[in-house]
Amino acid sequence: MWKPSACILCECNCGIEVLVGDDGRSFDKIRGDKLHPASAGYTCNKALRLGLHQNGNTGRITHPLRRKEDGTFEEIGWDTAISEIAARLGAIRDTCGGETIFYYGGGGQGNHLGGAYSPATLAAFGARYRSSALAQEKTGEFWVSARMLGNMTRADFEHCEVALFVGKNPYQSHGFPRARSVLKEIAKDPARSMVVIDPVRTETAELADFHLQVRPGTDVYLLTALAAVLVQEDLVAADWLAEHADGLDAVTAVLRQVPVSEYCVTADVDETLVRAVAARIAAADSVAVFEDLGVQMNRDSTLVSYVEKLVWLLTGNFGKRGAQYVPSSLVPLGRDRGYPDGQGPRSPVVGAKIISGLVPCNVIAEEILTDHPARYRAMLVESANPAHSLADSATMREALAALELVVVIDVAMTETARLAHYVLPAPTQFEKFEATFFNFDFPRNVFHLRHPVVAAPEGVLPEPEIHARLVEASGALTEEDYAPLRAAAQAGRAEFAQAFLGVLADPAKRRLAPVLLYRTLGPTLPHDASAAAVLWMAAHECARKNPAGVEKAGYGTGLEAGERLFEAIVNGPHGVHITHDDHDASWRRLLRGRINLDVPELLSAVAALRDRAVPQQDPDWPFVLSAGERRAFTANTIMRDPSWRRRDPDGRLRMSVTDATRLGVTTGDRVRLTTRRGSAEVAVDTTDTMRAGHISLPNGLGLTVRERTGVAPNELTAAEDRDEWAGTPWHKHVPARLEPIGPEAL
Ligand SMILES: Nc1nc2c(c(=O)[nH]1)N[C@H]1C(S)=C(S)[C@@H](COP(=O)(O)OP(=O)(O)OC[C@H]3O[C@@H](n4cnc5c(=O)[nH]c(N)nc54)[C@H](O)[C@@H]3O)O[C@H]1N2
Ligand SMILES: Nc1nc2c(c(=O)[nH]1)N[C@H]1C(S)=C(S)[C@@H](COP(=O)(O)OP(=O)(O)OC[C@H]3O[C@@H](n4cnc5c(=O)[nH]c(N)nc54)[C@H](O)[C@@H]3O)O[C@H]1N2
Ligand code: SF4
Ligand SMILES: [Mo]
Repeated sequence: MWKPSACILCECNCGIEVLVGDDGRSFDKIRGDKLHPASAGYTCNKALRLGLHQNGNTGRITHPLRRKEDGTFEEIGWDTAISEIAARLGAIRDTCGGETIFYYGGGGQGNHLGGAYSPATLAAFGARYRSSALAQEKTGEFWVSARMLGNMTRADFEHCEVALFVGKNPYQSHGFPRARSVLKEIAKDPARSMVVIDPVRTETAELADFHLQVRPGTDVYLLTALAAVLVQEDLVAADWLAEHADGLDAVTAVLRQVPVSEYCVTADVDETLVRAVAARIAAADSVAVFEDLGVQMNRDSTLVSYVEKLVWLLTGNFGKRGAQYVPSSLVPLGRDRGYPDGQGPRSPVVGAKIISGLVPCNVIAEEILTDHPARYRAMLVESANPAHSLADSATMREALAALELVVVIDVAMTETARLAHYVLPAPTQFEKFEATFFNFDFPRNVFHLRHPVVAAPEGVLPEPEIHARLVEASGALTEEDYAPLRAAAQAGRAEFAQAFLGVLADPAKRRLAPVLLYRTLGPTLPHDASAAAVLWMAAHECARKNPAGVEKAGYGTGLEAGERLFEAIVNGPHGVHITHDDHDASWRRLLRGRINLDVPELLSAVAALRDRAVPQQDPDWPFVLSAGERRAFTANTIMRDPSWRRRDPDGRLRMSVTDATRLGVTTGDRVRLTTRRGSAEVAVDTTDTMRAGHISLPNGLGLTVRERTGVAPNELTAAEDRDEWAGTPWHKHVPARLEPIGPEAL
């Protein structure tokens, strides 16, 4: 039988249909789901072999595990696991304070429902600090967006006249629905243009009209030059800015002084090309822009985010078709309060800026490996693999070993799980109700609550159940809390809503709300969808905050609208539209309905670029390594079965033909790759798509299932290589050197 679900390998979560075999387990066929409201039948090559995530050689775990003295694991029952973990967390809270219990993760590319229950567990044990992968990619941009707009933005590539990709390769990494089709449509339409800023001639750059093949790590110069040309050649949308934006004079004053030619030389991009791009952007009716890891995990990343936003704001590309917008959301992600630098929350040991509630990934080990009294003592890791995905794996392993308690909730025996005291096994995303919160479509936004397509093995528990049991074992919630809500839920939704509002009035109970909902409303939901209970509150919130959008999507008005929206989500296994906005909605979601161009600390940093020494290559480290590129067969560490990869099974190091010739190596030869932090042997792939001096390793390799496949990028990265504002890493800019390995060394 064909069953609807979604691909879980990137943030797009394309709708798929799975033909489950007669054994009730095997994925006989997978196809795109035409009924999915965002992907409409589209998938890329990666989805079609998802059966290997479900049934492959992945190191699946199906029993709670406890580490023994000798480092091996023993299977234990759930009751033992939950009571021991709760007792140990409770003891840490009582002796050192709950704020020394750290939470990491909460969802990968497609599974955020479980993480939505984690705030209850954190509250039950008094935990305060948390982080996730977003704090090594997006937090700089979140902070800049908060300062300039008061909200995050996305862009409408489907309808834009000009698409600009900055350190982003959507042909491989996607990031918006039906990416490959949309890119090809833009490429073949003579009235539309694509601009790519990337040191590599990527698959996306191949389709572009303008490829600015920037010198790695110098984007801040290139983008500043681009923004400066807009000002110096009077290409800015002056009337629009007068109506909608503050701070134009300050920005103009700085950009007028920019030595455009000099910066183009620094970035090693032809000045005429930069001027042509500025003119093309200024002439377009609409420009959509996506900046991603190529700049967000690189030098000056926060500054780049600022200047990148200036480029599209100065040209009036916000709040209209084909431009940037502020999406609606069922469950908001990543919103930051936008404190000026020097204000706002800080991490307890290092004092790093906490953005969107997240401690920068790059300081976590430092916050543990110290005798500072506020150091973290325990870590709860949910659906993440920090021992592999955070900078400097060796130090991360040391940090995890120094903790009094590490608990990992995962589906597989990951690199992190192997270092835990307890490992709690969850059903895969095809064995339970699951959803992504990465829904940013506009004007019609979507939500997809996936139903299970196959049965879970005995011995695993879905994350909401794990959180509920941990909260109950802490004593924070008991039957007494549940009874009145259960009775109300039996009486009806309106009665339940009223009773629940009463509970929310108590701040101590408010943070436990997800588990309260799961235990009381949950059992009354159709299809055994108790895990969806937390979405009930989210649906009502969505309808309350965006009544027009929810009404236009067909759910009516008032309290009823939230209820109808929730019903549609629970009963719509292919996904549903949740909101239908007009462009004014983007403006309404801005802080004061206006744009702020002048972020003083960042603007002065842009002005100061002139006086700063131009970055030079250290002769001891003649290469720049991009550690962790997205390729045809990479998917973070979600796909653990190495046989999934149809091409490039070991993840080769890409390098230019020029460099290869100089080193005397050719495709297939092995080299020793060394950075300040580590060293690895790897086979090379020579290509004419890369600049000399730039080399790249794929993301997500170096996993050990039975044996290790490929190079783990973070054995080579250093935690101190991070952005001065947001603490985000420089994974794409690791100084490196290479030595050929003669055949005798093999
Ligand atoms: N196939 C696949 N798709 C994925 C994922 C995956 O693992 N595999 N992961 C998902 C996730 S979690 C994310 S966050 C996204 C990330 O998606 P992307 O950001 O698109 O992915 P990357 O390949 O890491 O980096 C993008 C580009 O940055 C370029 N780059 C390197 N150095 C520089 C530089 O100095 N300047 C500029 N301008 N560019 C530079 C690289 O050449 C590369 O083409 O992908 C998502 N999609
Ligand atoms: N050097 C370098 N490092 C990087 C990057 C890079 O480009 N270069 N990219 C960074 C980026 S952008 C990201 S997003 C991170 C990603 O790194 P992480 O945030 O650590 O996440 P994933 O690798 O996506 O791993 C997700 C985990 O969830 C588990 N899982 C899958 N399904 C379920 C489920 O249903 N329940 C539970 N509990 N677990 C499940 C998987 O087994 C896996 O262990 O890596 C970052 N690290
Ligand atoms: S990897 Fe991403 S784009 Fe490809 S099918 Fe899966 S969700 Fe869609
Ligand atoms: Mo990511």
